[in-house]
Amino acid sequence: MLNSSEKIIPQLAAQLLSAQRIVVMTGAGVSAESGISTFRDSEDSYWSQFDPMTLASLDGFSDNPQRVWHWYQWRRQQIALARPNPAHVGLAQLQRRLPLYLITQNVDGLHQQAGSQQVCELHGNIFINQCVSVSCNYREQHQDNASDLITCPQCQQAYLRPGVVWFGECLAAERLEAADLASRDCDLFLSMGTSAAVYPAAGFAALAKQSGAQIIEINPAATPLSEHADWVIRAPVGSVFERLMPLLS
Ligand code: BV8
Repeated sequence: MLNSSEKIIPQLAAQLLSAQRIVVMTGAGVSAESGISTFRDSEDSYWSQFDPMTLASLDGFSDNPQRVWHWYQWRRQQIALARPNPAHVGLAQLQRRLPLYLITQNVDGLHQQAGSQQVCELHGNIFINQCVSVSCNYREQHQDNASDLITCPQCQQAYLRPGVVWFGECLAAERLEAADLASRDCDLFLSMGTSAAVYPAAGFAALAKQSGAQIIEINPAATPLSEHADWVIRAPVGSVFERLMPLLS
């Protein structure tokens, strides 16, 4: 039984086909149907169980690198078992056919696994390691999910850390700029699977709206963006794409 908002999925299809420049912003909810925990929306979300400042901040790593490293190793193992769901697969197919730019806050790489290209990973990627020393530029593709803390092989001075953006850290300038330009230039902005709580990522929908774009939110729950969206589809994004994609083929 479709709820009232799911009945607008045909209009979503029409909007996608008529848009000139589409931006999609995804969050942890897009990977929820792949079995990966979200951060804030349920009692088994990460931040309901763990303190973000001890696990997702440079201070937290400096205080206890072992604890942070092992938490990320545990997340890497959870993600390694996950497979792209219909939302990841559908977005990759849409990217091949429509003028669609994909921005994600997710660090799990599932968009790329599903075949998406040019993914703007605002918060980095959990399968990249980088030296925690700001004076060392060492980066590598993470190899061993079972490994203990690793000393940087280049500078031999500091530990490696996950290549993600922690709280209080600036996002990579080139990714910020790309997301900013795309958001200002689009005529359709889809926000899906995000609580719209974390900045500057949560600010791109407002940029798009100021530039005249239609805003569509796909999320089973309300967010601070909902009242500013032109349309809201209150449903899990994987099931929305299962209905949407046949309308676009
Ligand atoms: C920064 C690490 C400069 C990676 C994360 C104003 C401007 C700039 C900064 C700030 C500002 N105000 C406050 C700040 C500071 C802070 C911030 O935004 N704090 C918030 C909490 C208030 N921002 C920063 O620190 C950023 N840095 O701006 O630097 C600076 C520095 C200092 C001071 C000022 C400025 C860095 C932000 C990145 C932090 N890194 N994690 C990792 O380990 O993964 S945060 C974490 O939140 C993840 O990165 C995640 O991607 C991000 C957003 O969360 P969501 O993806 O939205 O996930 P969430 O669980 O919240 O929501 C899931 C949603 O999905 C829910 O709504 C749910 O209903 C829905 N859902 C569930 N199932 C489904 C579904 N939807 C659809 N289908 C389903 N099936």
